[in-house]
Amino acid sequence: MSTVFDHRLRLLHSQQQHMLALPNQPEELGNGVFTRYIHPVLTAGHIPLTWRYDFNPATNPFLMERIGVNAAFNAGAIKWQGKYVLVARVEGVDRKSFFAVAESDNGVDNFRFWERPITIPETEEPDTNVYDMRLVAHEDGWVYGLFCTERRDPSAPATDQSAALAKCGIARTKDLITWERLADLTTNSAQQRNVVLHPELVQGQYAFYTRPQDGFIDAGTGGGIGFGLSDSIEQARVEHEVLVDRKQYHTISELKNGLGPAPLKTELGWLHLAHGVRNTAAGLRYVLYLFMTALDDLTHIIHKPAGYFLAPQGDERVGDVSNVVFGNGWILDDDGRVFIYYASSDTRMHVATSTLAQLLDYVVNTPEDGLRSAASVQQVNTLIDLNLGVPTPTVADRVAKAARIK
Ligand code: M1P
Repeated sequence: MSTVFDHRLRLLHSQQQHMLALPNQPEELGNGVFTRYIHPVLTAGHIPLTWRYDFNPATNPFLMERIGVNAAFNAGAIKWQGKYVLVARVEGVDRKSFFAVAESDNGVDNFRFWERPITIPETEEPDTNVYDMRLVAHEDGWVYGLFCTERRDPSAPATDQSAALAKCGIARTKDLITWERLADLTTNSAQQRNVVLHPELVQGQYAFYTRPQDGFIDAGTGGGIGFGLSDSIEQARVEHEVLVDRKQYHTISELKNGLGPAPLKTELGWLHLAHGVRNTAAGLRYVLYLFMTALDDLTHIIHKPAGYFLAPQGDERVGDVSNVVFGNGWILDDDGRVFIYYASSDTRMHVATSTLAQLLDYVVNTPEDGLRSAASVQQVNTLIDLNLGVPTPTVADRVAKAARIK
């Protein structure tokens, strides 16, 4: 065995072992809504060395990386047999993404990939690229993975090698190892990305959150997060999409938005995590936001705090696609803790922890977007009054005052 080989072998193993065993610490203070953690939970460096190196000194004397991995991000999440499990988007240096399962005992550190990546069967129309899986433990007993399948736009001229078509791919499993591929979702929209399956049947049908879009990047007339029903999951077809959360001028979702993971059912309503996108001089900025829909009407938003819930911060701001946070996985534990898994800048995965009580307080009590600067000032003044002890008139006060005026 050559010296170079030996030396590199030792370093590769020790560095990866060190990183995998690194304890993660919560950041101090935070904003009271959630707690960030100091280290990312998954990076390209977490990818098993056996996926990347030929460890035979005869065929790889320099112990060079044979298959490079660029990033591990945009992971779906599920609590599975007592473990915190992420299905990450692993992106090779060849730009192709695939899915791989990583698990941790505590949800905040020590994530380790399973032995092999997931093999997702293809349909008769092979996927060029698959990414951003949303995992749903559905009431029908299956675990579904909905993801984006991207193929070259067949109508594009040969001179255009970037025009693509995005659709929602659907696969299901009982063990996260063997996956059955179903037909891609069809809708009346030109393209679909960020499609999520609702965990319960609605009127006996499968319910989908969609994101209709005109172009591959441009939502265009697509307008926002949609919702629709399908009789079948094997041949899923949403004929009619209702817009639940529209993109809106001068908000964090001015350009487009999309649902993150499947919503959490709470006593107050369905709690949603989504991303909003706006354009800036420095390019697109992706942030996360929360909203809640009614238990008896999944298309009706009953609470929507103004602005973002979580935005890229510090090192998170820089990566392959900078100024992006993207969240398509969260886990609600039995004790009420919520693990929010989010990716930064299309590069790595992080966790933020909170509790259902905190998230409900946030979503119910944070003022909604007044859509004007003057409304924002009014909200601040109301809070200042509260803190200065200026009594806020109750309904009874107002009635009594009205009676006195008469
Ligand atoms: O690059 C940021 C994100 O862009 C897309 O999201 P959206 O469809 O909302 O624009 C996706 O490609 C996503 O994977 C990526 O993180």
